[in-house]
Amino acid sequence: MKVVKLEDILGTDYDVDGGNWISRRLIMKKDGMGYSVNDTIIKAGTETHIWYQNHLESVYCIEGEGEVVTLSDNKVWPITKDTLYALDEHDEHLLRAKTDMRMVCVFNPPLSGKEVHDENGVYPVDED
Ligand code: 9YT
Repeated sequence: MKVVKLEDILGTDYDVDGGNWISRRLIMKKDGMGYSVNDTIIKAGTETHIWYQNHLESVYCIEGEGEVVTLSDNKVWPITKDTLYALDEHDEHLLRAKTDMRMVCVFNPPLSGKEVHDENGVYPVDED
C-alpha cells in the first residue's frame, strides 16, 4: 500500500503552478494505478479555457464556488462544494472560479505529473 500526504508534495516538482490554478499531483502515471489524482486550487476570479482532447477527467469540488460553461451548447453549470462534474465527452469548456475552489481531479489516462496546459487548454498525450 501507499500513503501520500499533501504536505510532502508542496514545493516539489509535483506542485505545479498553471497560472489560474495550482495542482498538487498526488497519484501519477508512475504509481501504476491507471489514473492520476490531483488536489487542485482554482484561483478566485479566474476564467480558464480547457479542452482535454486526450484525457477524460472527473472533478470533485470540495471547497468554493464557481461555474463551468460547456462551449458546444453554451450551457452554464454551477459548481459548488460537494459537486462533481465529469468531462465524459472531452468537453471543451470554460472554468470560472468565483472564490478559490478546491478540486479533486482524476484523469484517465494518468498524467505524468508535471504537465501544464498548452495554448489550447490541452494536456499532451504521454507517449511513454
Ligand atoms: C479543474 C481543472 O481541470 N483544472 C485545471 C487543472 C487540472 N485539473 C490539473 O492538472 O489538476
